[in-house]
Amino acid sequence: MTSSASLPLAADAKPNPKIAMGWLHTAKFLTTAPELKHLPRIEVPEIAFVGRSNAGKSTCINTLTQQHRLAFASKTPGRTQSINLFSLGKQGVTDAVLADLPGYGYAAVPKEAKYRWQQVMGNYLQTRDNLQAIVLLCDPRLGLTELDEVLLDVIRPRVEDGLKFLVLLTKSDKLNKTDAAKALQIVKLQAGGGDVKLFSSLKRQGVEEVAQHLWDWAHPKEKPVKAPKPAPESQGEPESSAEEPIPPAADPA
Ligand SMILES: Nc1nc2c(ncn2[C@@H]2O[C@H](COP(=O)(O)OP(=O)(O)OP(=O)(O)O)[C@@H](O)[C@H]2O)c(=O)[nH]1
Ligand SMILES: [Mg+2]
Repeated sequence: MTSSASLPLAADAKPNPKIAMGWLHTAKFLTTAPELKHLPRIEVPEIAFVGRSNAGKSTCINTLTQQHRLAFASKTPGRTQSINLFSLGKQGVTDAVLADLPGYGYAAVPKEAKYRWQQVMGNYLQTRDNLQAIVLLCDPRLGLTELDEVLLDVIRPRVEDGLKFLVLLTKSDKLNKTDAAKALQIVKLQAGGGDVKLFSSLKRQGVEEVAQHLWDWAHPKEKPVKAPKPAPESQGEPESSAEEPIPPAADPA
């Protein structure tokens, strides 16, 4: 495990979905963990796929990584039962990890299992240090449900702190263009201005765009450093400038 590998900088400033897709294709199964405490500490960025059972999380990971059976997908809701991690990186150097999470909201799950899973997921979303981004998958025919809203509330403080966040309206192939556009508008409103995209594994809609997002999140560009201002040439008193600290107000006493 090369989890301590430093982040390579994005070599190319322009988006290049081919690079992103090639990188995603390097995905390999890393580990599976029923609880947070069983997850290895990892220092590279982690991108988690969350959402209701059967939303298409595992299928989405398989589509993005161009591997049929990397994550277990199934018609039966509740297929994914642990947190599954997949490592990404060229030449054996892991530079990011994808996490496939079990879905929520499946009615047939016994109460205790539901409760246990809510705890595990809440913990994971709130405390996983290397969590860099969340992809929330949502069936556009259902829109964001109450449980999705609860998840949004849980992650809100982290999103405010810089956690990246994207909603994918999966299985968009099941809707005609008009209904898909309507669903997109509604969920955009529900997501409070967050990024929302239509996605279909079946029709490969949005695949390259999402791949590019994942690449960008895992390879943040270095912020350009501002060149320092040249020192004034004259030896006289410098003119007052906006950058000068404002002196404290005189004591009125
Ligand atoms: N039509 C269509 N079906 C899809 C799409 N994505 C996934 N599915 C189907 O939806 C079902 C559930 O997919 P999964 O990927 O297992 O869903 P999941 O969100 O991982 O489900 P859990 O692991 O139970 O939480 C499977 O039968 C998939 O083939 C899509 O884009 N279009
Ligand atoms: Mg799954």
